[in-house]
Amino acid sequence: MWTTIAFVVLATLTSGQGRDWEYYMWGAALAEVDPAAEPSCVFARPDGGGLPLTHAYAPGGAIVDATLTLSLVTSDGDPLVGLPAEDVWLMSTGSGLAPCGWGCLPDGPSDENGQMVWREPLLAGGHTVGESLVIALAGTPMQREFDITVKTPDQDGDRLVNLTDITIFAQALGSYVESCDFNDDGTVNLSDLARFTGGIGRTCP
Ligand SMILES: [Ca+2]
Ligand SMILES: [Ca+2]
Repeated sequence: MWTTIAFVVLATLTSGQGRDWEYYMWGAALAEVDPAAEPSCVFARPDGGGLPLTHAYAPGGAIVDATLTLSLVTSDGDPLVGLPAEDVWLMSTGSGLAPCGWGCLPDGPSDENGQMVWREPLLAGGHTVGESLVIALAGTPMQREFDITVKTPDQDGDRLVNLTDITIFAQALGSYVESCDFNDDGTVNLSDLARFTGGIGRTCP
């Protein structure tokens, strides 16, 4: 568990426009994030049947790569290898994201380069319209916020896509609701409906 980690961490963050350095006191190392495209929109489902972050949407609907890469380096300058995925997770700045568990974990433990990535579809319900995403190290959110919006068919965030969500989505078909515009193209139409119906009955594993 993360409580076993006991060294000093500095965090470095990068963005598409340039690099922001953030020195972050955590348990252990220097952390660097490559957040990819911002702003962007990611489609997720509680069962993990959403889209990978490589298939995110920019405003207007163009496909962009929103893969997040976190690089961890120890205070000695060596890659922090083998940090369990469970020690680091993605969360929202508000209460809109309903992850399966306490947050959306990276795809695996830190590799030989000390890197962890979020590329696979997120396991989550809810939506983060109006919120941002942050990476939490051992439960403590880093300062850098990502302008990435997560949208899921589980509109009410109870981690199950059922009749309640169908009612919300049906209303969105007639009048635009941003949380139901899964491909961020500015309309809620058949393409969003297909994403929605594919999620009916789905819940966390
Ligand atoms: Ca629901
Ligand atoms: Ca749409």
